[in-house]
Amino acid sequence: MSASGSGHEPPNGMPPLEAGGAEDASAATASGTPRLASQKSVKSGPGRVSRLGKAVRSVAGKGPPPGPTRPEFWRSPLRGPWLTAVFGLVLLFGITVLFVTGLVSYAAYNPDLAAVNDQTPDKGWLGFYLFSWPTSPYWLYRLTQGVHVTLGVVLVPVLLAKLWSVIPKLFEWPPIRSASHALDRLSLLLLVGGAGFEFVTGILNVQLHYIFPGSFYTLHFYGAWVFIGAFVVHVTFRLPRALRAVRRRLGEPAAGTEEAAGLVAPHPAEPTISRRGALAMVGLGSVALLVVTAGQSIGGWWRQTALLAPHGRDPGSGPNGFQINKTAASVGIRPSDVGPAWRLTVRGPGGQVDLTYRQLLAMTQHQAALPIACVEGWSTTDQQWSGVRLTDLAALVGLGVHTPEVLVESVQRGGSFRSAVLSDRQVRDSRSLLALRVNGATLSPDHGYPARIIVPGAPGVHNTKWVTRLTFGEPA
Ligand SMILES: Nc1nc2c(c(=O)[nH]1)N[C@H]1C(S)=C(S)[C@@H](COP(=O)(O)O)O[C@H]1N2
Ligand SMILES: [Mo]
Repeated sequence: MSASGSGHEPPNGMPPLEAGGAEDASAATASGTPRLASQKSVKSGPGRVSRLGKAVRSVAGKGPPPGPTRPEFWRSPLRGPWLTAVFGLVLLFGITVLFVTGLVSYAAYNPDLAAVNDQTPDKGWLGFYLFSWPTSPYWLYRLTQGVHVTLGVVLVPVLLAKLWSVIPKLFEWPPIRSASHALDRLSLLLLVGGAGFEFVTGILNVQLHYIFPGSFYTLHFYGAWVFIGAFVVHVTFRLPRALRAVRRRLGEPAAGTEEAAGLVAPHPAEPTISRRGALAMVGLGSVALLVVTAGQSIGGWWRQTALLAPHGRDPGSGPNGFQINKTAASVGIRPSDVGPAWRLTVRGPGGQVDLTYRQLLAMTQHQAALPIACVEGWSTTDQQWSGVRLTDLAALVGLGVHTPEVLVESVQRGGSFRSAVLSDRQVRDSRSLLALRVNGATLSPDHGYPARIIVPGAPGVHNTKWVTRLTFGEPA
């Protein structure tokens, strides 16, 4: 504080005594020395300047208005750089994993392969990292997307706790001190707004099954890039301070000091819980969310534990008794679309073949044990699929060893999931089937009867149901 050592020094964090300031000011003018000298003495005594300045400001009424802009308003003894840093470091790790698994999920759609695979065709250079999605390990997307969605849910208490821990800074006074301070606050707006937006759109999508018709991907994708930009700036500027704070452990700096970063309450209330207790509470909240969420990604018996997963639709029991994304009725599949008149049309450079359901069953049937893994984070355990290899179907239209990519189309008339393009490497995998049966039974109408695609490692959305046409080697 002041270097004057006058003995009038107010306690830490208290406003300076106005009487003292006034006294000093009158002393300076009453000393009889010319104005020049008085200016000089003001300049040379930094303590005087700040006390004078504060006095003038408070007399002029320019101090923080009563309420949350005053540091004394915030009473929690828990707030401080240590707690904020701990939450921040957990989020640094968690959000990095969320970002990477999110980028990976986009790559899994093979968006550069075809327009029908891409929900954000105007992404430009944001797709710089895209790669051809592999088919092994066959549970790849089940893992990456399960982690993405489960972690996103589990981090909610940590995010809320982190925001709570820094809330006094939202009311900082004056709201803007300088150009760089304004920039800093703008980046925080993008950071907090971006985090809120990503978490809310993600959770709504998981819980409510595409309430955004198709545009969820666009919102979540561009939102992620805006958010991550602000996140990188924030981490760059705050990480050193956060690391210092955790190294200092529980001994918090005094309120008002540089290291307190405006987080420590100058007049803390009596603690009702320790900092470690608060951490444990947030941790328990996350663990509770993990317990009621993770089961949907594991699938099978564990699904019953996923209380937070969208329920409502009971897939029933038996060979077809596993999770359904969209029922035949919900996407307008009519019985006549998939009745005796149904045909599979296979097209390629060598011509076209139309096959009945019986003819398909008469071809060599192959088995593959593969899960369905949806972008929403839920997965099934491995199901026993059987049907015709995609390479065998390509061979019918004159395509040999170098089978190209294929456009898959459903009898479904509308909706963004009615068609998809599978890459050549997906087509060539011997586990990639046009499945006719699952777990020893005919496909149920809701699982895609008469025929559906199943590909190892791919997102559920590429396992097109109610397939009626395969076009090999023609980019869509
Ligand atoms: N024609 C068509 N195929 C589709 C869909 C769709 O809406 N229409 N949904 C896809 C999605 S998003 C998933 S996760 C899987 C789910 O398959 P299931 O319902 O058999 O579990 O089917 C995929 N195939
Ligand atoms: Mo899905």
